[in-house]
Amino acid sequence: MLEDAILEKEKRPDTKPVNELTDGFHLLIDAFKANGLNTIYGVPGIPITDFGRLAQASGMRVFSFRHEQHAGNAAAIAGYLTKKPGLCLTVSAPGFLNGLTALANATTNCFPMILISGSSEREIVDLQQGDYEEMDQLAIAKPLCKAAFRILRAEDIGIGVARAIRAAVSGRPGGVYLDLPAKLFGQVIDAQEGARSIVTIVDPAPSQLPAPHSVKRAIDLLKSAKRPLIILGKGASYVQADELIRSFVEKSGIPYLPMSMAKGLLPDDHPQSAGAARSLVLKESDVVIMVGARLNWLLSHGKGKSWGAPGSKRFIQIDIEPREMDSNVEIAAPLVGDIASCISALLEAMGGNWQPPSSDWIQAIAQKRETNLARMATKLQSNVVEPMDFHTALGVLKKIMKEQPETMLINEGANTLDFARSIIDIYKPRKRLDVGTWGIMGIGMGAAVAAAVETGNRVLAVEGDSAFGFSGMEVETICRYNLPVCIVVFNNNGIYRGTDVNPTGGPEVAPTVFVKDARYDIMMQAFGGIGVLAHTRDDLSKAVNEALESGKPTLINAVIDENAGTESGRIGNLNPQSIVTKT
Ligand code: ADP
Ligand code: TZD
Ligand code: MG
Repeated sequence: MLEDAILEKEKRPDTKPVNELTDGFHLLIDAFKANGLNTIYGVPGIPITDFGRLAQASGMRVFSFRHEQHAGNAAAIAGYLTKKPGLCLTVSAPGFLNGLTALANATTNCFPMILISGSSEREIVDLQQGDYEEMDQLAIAKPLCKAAFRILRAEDIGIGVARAIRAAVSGRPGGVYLDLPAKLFGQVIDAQEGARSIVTIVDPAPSQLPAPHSVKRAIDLLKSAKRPLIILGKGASYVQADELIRSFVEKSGIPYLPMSMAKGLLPDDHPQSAGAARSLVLKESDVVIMVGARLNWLLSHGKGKSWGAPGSKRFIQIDIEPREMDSNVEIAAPLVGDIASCISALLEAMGGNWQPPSSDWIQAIAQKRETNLARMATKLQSNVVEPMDFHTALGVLKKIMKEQPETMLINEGANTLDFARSIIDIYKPRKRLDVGTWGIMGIGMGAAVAAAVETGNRVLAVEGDSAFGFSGMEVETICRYNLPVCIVVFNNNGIYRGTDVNPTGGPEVAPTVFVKDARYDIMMQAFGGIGVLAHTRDDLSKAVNEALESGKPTLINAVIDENAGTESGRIGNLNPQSIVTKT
């Protein structure tokens, strides 16, 4: 198109000298690159096929997926790992909708990403005249993301992209939708004017300092505590202020509890970790300081039996989003600002003679931790050989993660998730990626691709057999790009367990049951990857070690006792059950 325009001008020698021209395609690429966004995850098609090609030709990394949801999940995880919005590129209507789940999930989890979808012509969409893949995408995206923008003119691409990036990463990070009608890509403008229109964002996520009186209030409350507790959430791991957070925890001497994706922010074997004494610290603590974690369902909304006697708790909460305060319970000392600034301010206010918590509190926790760890160790050493149960298989992976702590761990499933979260220790920040705030299935392969691409590290994806199925076709993507991903499918023949039966005796199996003894490993072989069937601890250990050593795409089908799991893993209490049909 650009070439055509130039030829057209050259055919008219009597007009003034030809200026260099540019078009929407190139301006978009220039705008992303000017802001350090060099990777796109997506699925090609009308009207964005050429955009992907030109982006690749310009030196951007372009990863094509088999389904937009997984490209979107990859973009979201890229955002979480890099603090720059991950880009997901889709076609209009159905491609856009496929990507939307990932956009909504990213927003829910506070991960910065931009879903960029081509769209059909506004004139036709707005009159509902039935264009190819017609849909009012902007209107549909709006309630599911932080911000949604449409760019109609090539000269607005620079500013449009800048707005999208800033919206995604500033304040509470989240998903942004960018609507690009087909006509925009081919619009031609003067190249110099185009270059001037590109915006390189200054300070995309500015520091937000907490008010000094808020800091004083928080410190006074912390000083009054007898049994203080720190809760670290994935907001704290996202910010990459690892040393600062570690100094705060260590200087304060306060025990801490990591939420699942904050595991490893401090190593799980840190002496102040209360991970193995979770119930005790939630119940008994009197002042809790939340750092980038929300009091949502994952923390029983900050109330109820698990939090001890009513009124026994006062909260300090560090969050960049003011409206997070008092979302579930009263926050006695809100500390609104970015985590790095808030933690720095607290460290300074603590001064030189900070008193750590009483030894009674520390010892009570240590005792509980030792008892629980010893109980776990016994289970991990069980003599179960075949079929493996969750503990047997996870004991193997626990050891490997300890030996190779740079490995990126992906985790989804129900029992496979819950057991892995408590059994596998994480030693480095941002090494554990999981189902997040929604407990969503399907993040696995998208997260695995992004983890490999963004970090260059080995990836170990620990997947329930149901969980794996949501994104399983992306094993082709993993093989195609030859990514160092080792997938372990915990194959217990179904959702939670493989033993349900159809009570009518009819021909259909129970709704939670899959094909018995399915061979997920052979699926991997179909695309040139390595597929291994593992029946025992030794099979599993050997296969995972080989995969991490070679870096070759590998899927290990770990055969797990189909009786071993429990209903809904550890959140069975959220599962309404019929008293009529329950036997
Ligand atoms: P978890 O699931 O680990 O408990 P959540 O996703 O519930 O974590 O909470 C993360 C919190 O971190 C969100 O409330 C978000 O606003 C907050 N957050 C994200 N980035 C920052 C930042 N830079 N400074 C302060 N808070 C942040
Ligand atoms: N769909 C989506 C998108 N997210 C969900 N969380 C679910 C459905 C419901 N669900 C769970 O919450 S866990 C799970 C489903 C379908 C699968 C559990 O089976 P699994 O794990 O094989 O992955 P275990 O080890 O057998 O328990
Ligand atoms: Mg299963």
